[in-house]
Amino acid sequence: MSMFCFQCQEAAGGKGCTKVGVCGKTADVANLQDLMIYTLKGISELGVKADEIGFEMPGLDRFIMNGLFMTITNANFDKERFLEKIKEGLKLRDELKSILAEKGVNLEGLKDAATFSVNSEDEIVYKANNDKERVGVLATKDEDIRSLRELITYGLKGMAAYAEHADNLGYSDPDINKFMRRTLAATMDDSLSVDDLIQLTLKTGEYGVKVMALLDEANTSTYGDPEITEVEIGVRNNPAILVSGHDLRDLEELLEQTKGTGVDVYTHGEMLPAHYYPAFKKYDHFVGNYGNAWWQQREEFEKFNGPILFTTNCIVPPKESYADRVYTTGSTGYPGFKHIPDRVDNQPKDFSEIIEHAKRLPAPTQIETGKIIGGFGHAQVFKLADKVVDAVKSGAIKKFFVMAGCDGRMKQRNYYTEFAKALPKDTVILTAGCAKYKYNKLNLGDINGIPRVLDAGQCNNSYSLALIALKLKEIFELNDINELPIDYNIAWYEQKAVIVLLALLYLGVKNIHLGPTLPAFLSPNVAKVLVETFGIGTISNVEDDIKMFMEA
Ligand code: SF4
Ligand code: SF3
Repeated sequence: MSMFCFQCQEAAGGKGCTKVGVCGKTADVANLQDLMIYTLKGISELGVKADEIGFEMPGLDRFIMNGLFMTITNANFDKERFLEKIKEGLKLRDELKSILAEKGVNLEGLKDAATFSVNSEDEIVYKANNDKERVGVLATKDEDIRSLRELITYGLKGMAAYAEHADNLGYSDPDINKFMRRTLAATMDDSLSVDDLIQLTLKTGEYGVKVMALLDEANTSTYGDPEITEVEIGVRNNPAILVSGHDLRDLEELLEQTKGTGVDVYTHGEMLPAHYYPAFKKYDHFVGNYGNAWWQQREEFEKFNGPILFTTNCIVPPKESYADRVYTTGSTGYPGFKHIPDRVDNQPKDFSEIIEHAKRLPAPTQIETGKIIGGFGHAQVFKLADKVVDAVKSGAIKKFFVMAGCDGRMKQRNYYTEFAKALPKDTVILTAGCAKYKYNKLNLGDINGIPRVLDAGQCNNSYSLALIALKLKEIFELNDINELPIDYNIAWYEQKAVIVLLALLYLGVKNIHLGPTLPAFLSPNVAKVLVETFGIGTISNVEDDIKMFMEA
């Protein structure tokens, strides 16, 4: 086995990737990612000790966030970036260690992750590839403990991604950051039982709610509350840049720097919801959305003709035809892509190279025409509350289906398109995340003016969907969120969906259906706990599932 990874829904054979990732991640990068996480655990063990004496290490929170984020599926494939990052991490770790020692903190009994030493890049690579017994996922022998440790770690990765986007806008919460390191350190604690780890999993969900609330505050305070918006999906005749991923500050800076240059900007994938924010509507060169969910990028990027900027996951190994016009920034990377460096002293990033590049290239080729509608965040839906409540009371809306989450390339995901088509006409889909691309262009109509697909935004805006559910519970004076006519049929792919799921469980949502398959990292016993405690289920076929949901 040259690597082992089972963190996403596409894990090979539903078990794990062992030679190369289905995502395209090579074994050496997978092993370096494991060592990255291991290093973060070591840093976290020391970070917890620092917290005990009230010492704050500058850069520690940001380093942990960014390190976790880089290991999310499809975010970073660049071996060199991981080598750099691990070196940086070990330096930070050892500096923290000497500070704590100077302050008289007892450092006896630290784990290997906090003490191992390597003296060169070769030694880092060697440790990553040859010390899997200590460093890798399979280092934990008990499969239930391993399952829970990984479930928690993946939740933390999602949390870190959201925390980093909020931090980019100047919003951070020390309580969340401390939780992240405390919990990472706890994944090395052999005294924790299966029950302890289940509790910690739920606690992770609690912090998942906090981090999504934090990011929502960051985004809406900076860019305004999302409003109902029609987004153009055709193209104009100017050279253009396509922006993918979730980071709104990157987009804002790019829009500012492209003003008056004759270069248009389009969104791709999870950046689509940027159009819903009032602050971005003032840019008349911010044209629309191009293409679909991440997994279709190889065809769509080829046709876009201009440069593409990744601000976060999901990157697919490129075709040669466009590889020289892809740029990454933030936590993302791919060997051969140009990387736009981080902000220094909070000054805007320098996007001049990608803008100049765009000017030399032709306008995008049109692949579709029309408009899609979205912007149904909680503030907007609360404004429509009367209308929605009336529609429920009159029976015009019989049920809501939360179909948030991720899209992916597996054929069986066509289920979600078919499911959306087959839903009775008196039902409404509440969506967020890139899962929406399975049904957001179907023209499913409306109910008394309320569209049948309400898109709240990015995967993190699943928080909005939870707030909408809580509001309806209040309006209908119910005791339990599960008494609402809302069903949950969620599609997952990567680790942000894990934190969204844990957040929903924490909020008390029961009977969530998760598909297209359950995570490979759930051991049979852990899966059983999730089924028995939370009624988690998976999907079967459209007809039976709709019958089951409508009768429930
Ligand atoms: Fe496999 Fe998914 Fe891990 Fe990639 S992220 S190596 S596809 S399990
Ligand atoms: Fe999609 Fe990658 Fe998860 Fe943010 S962009 S939902 S898969």
